[in-house]
Amino acid sequence: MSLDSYYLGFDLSTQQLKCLAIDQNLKIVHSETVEFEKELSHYHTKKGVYIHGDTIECPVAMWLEALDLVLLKYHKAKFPLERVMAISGSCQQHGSVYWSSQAESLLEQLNRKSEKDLLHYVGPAAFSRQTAPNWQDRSTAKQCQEFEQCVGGPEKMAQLTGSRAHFRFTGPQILKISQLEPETYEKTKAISLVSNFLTTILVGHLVGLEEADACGMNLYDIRERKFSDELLNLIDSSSKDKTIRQKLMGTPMKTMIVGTICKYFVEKYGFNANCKVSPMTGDNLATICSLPLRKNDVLVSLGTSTTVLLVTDKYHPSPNYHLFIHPTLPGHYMGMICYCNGSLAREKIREQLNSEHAEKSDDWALFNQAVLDDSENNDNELGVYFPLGEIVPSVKAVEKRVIYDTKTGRIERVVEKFKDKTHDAKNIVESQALSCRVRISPLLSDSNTRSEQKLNEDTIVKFDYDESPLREYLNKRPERTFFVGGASKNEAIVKKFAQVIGATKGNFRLETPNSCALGGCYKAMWSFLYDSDKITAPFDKFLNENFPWHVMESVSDVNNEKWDRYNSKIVPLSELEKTLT
Ligand code: XUL
Repeated sequence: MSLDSYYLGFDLSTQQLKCLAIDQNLKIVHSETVEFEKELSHYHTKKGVYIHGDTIECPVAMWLEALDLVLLKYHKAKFPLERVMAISGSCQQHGSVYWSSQAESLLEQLNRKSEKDLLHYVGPAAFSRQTAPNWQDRSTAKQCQEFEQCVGGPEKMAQLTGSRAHFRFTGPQILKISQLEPETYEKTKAISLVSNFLTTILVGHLVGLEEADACGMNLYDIRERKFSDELLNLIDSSSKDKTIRQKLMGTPMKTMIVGTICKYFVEKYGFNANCKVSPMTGDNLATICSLPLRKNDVLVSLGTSTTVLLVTDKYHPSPNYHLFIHPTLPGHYMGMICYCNGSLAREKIREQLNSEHAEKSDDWALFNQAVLDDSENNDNELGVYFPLGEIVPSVKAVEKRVIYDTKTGRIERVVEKFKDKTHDAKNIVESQALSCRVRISPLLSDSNTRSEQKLNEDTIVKFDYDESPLREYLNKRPERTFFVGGASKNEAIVKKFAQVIGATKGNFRLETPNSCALGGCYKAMWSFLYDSDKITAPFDKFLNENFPWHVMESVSDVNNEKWDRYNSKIVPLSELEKTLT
């Protein structure tokens, strides 16, 4: 008989529930998925959600059915669930589940019974609202305004909670429900995020919020590590015994292990009664746990949009990005920067370039050649290419090309086009990468490198809400950059991004089809081993030592000279962005 130990990671996302298993060598050994629209079609969701105008929601019962179904698949595959030591997972962020006053007694049945399915025990009566707002919801503009007004504007909001007010964030969503559905709100005994909803079901009793995911609510005072009274009072300052604080089940959890799996899962699917449950977290937070990221490491996801995740110990919030408490590294934060314009903007330039040269529109050869062509000088050129309105910087759709003075960095003139379309290929990738570089700068530690260029280091540069001397940007480099997502397969794009961002200890690329669930597996494994005193290494050290590095491809050498060249484009980028609205 195999004596392997296993760890499970769930990924409860918008369109599916996945469950991934790894063994003690961190090797993926099994995976099962339930696709909501296809396999639970009786809920009539479209891609997992109901859409009514700006309101986007998910049926909570569907998630319960999915949980039984995914575990049934494991059972049918004869996976040895009795050897699973611990479970954790990843859930869509910001969604909220509304429990009724019967919830606790209904959940309690999961500690005694297993003949029927989950939905029989924890059915509609357990919830005061049958649907959970989804992160794609855009119906809370009014409540976001109320939130920001309450604390004194977007900057204050970001200082306090790590993000300015966003439609999808849970605080404004709860406020909307309290205003538009007061009876439902009144009947609600407890409110959880999707993450502690799933944890609750697995342990068979109501558990509080997971702290890192709680940072996606616009309610949590990150520095004080407690809910903001001001913001809680905005939602509800009324009755003493049913306050919002009680509904949110007190201060979020900071524990590694929350309990053991309840009897229902032991009897029905053969889990070990000692199987530990580590709190589920949000999907982006789980993603950073899926890679061996340490402080000053950056993950760049080059998808339709570009997303940058990084690990930092600097609490430097901005209304243009997000900071969350790190789910497994005490004293650290996860920064998340989301750009709207990524692949689509690059593809537009590629098509224009190809049409000039009568090439097939979807071929990257010309574009890539142009990106890496150092014989073509673009030293006095800069362009921003935003076919969609951009989040960072927060501006309307715009395309703008400028020529600047290379000595001062000041813009000389706006131009309709550059010397050649090939310049656009180079300039779009450079300016996208440079935008990432300047935004992550304040979150990085000093790298002890010096720019060899003669630059006026006292020149004040401004990006979004940050105004500081150029000097502050010249010494900040990440240690390692990891590239994921569709365009990470493109050598030229990755190489250019690597040069501009300038990691000092390496650039890597990998395919990450399972990152959310895998982050859950690693969190479960590390939490279990650490909590039971089998290891003493902190999460980042544990993962760096045990990570299956063979899946990682080293993509580009560290090139100091190339990095230095882009220092002279920081002032012009700041100048150019100031002209956008
Ligand atoms: C993050 C966000 C999305 C969802 C997707 O703020 O809204 O990434 O978490 O599930």
